[in-house]
Amino acid sequence: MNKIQSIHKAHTKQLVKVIFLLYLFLFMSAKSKAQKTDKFMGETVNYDEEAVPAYLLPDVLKTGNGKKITSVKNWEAKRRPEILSLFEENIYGKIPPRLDSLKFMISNIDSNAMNGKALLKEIQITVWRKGNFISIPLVIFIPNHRNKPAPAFLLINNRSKKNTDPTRVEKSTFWPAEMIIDSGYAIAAFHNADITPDRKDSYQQGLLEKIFPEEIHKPDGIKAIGAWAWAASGVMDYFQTDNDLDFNKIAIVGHSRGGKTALWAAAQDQRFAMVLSSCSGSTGAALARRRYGETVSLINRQFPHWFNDNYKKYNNQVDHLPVDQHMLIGLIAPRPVYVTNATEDRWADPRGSFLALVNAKPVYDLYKKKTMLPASFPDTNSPIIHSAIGYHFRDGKHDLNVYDWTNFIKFANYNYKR
Ligand code: GTR
Repeated sequence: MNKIQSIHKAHTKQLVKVIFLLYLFLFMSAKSKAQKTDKFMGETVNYDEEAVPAYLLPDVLKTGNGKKITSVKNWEAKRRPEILSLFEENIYGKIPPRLDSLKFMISNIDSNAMNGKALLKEIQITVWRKGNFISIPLVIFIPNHRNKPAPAFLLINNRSKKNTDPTRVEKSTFWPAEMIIDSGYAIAAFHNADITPDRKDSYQQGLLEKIFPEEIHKPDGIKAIGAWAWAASGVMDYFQTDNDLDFNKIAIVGHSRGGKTALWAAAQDQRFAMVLSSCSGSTGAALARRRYGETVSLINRQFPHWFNDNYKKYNNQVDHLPVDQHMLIGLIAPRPVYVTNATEDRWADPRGSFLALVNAKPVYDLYKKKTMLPASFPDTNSPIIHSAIGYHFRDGKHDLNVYDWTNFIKFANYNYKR
């Protein structure tokens, strides 16, 4: 090869390299552009922080007629009931009253479950009204190694029943019962489909048709999420009768649609001492006004059977909602609440969920509760535990897993001073 040829070859190599890098750059920027939006049900889904519109949140501490709330007394007497009824009327429906006809029956008991580590109780909660009834199976494991009633986690299981298998033939990281027992807590679960089907065409065929048919055509009546929350309170009625459990330390846990339900159940039933809400997203912990990931319009169109009919009016005007989700967190105050999100679950708007917590803080401040939320969105896998409002943004998918439960236990230990 002569000198000219080798210079030429070097140039060609250089050119190929430049072209390759240019391609890579164009490919990467096209890809990141594609990731900033998506299409779902004919709507553009926003994943671009810069495209989040300017929005003004309703002031959690200002009443409808403009009075600033500065005391726990006025919060509890005025603003809290006002916010609760706004959520009932515009989103979740008003939970029907408790019924005296609730009956509890032990269908199975085993004091030697989990190789002797736990006491297993399977309970049938039956509710009657006007000749109809539904039965809700509840499973509870209580640690045998204890000298007083055990605090408990109650999971609303919105996945397969295999996740909460009382026989422990099936084990699942969604409900790692052995690990919870080892940490000194009882663990319970009920299955949402036992209350009412999670289907838009048949969601009425459980609690609603059988027990509360008058809810079905009311614009502010409950639908599936309200029905599941009603059942969670029914479980609390049972817990009140079980001396093996510490009734003042029952935490409600839910993932995704279950996470939305857990927040709402605890907002309206103050007997829950704590809430742990995993990847709850739209109409859970995430602020609606950000319109990031799943929007009010998308959730109402895909799942018209979750929230009441009034909510649909806000599909294209979320700024007219008299509430946003920071106020739902405010309803949980002063009780500890922990919210999670995952890196591969932008649909649930992690930043919007964190901001709901930040904007609920003024209510916790009224109660002088210690909260330790950082000023900006926390790093991945940096849980905020030593606080009445906890949060983590973990690596991975939309799920409830051992990492989440590990932090739930730490958060409960901190807040219960265990
Ligand atoms: C999604 C839904 C979310 C969330 C999730 C789930 O499809 O859009 O709001 O609830 O389902 O429950 O797993």
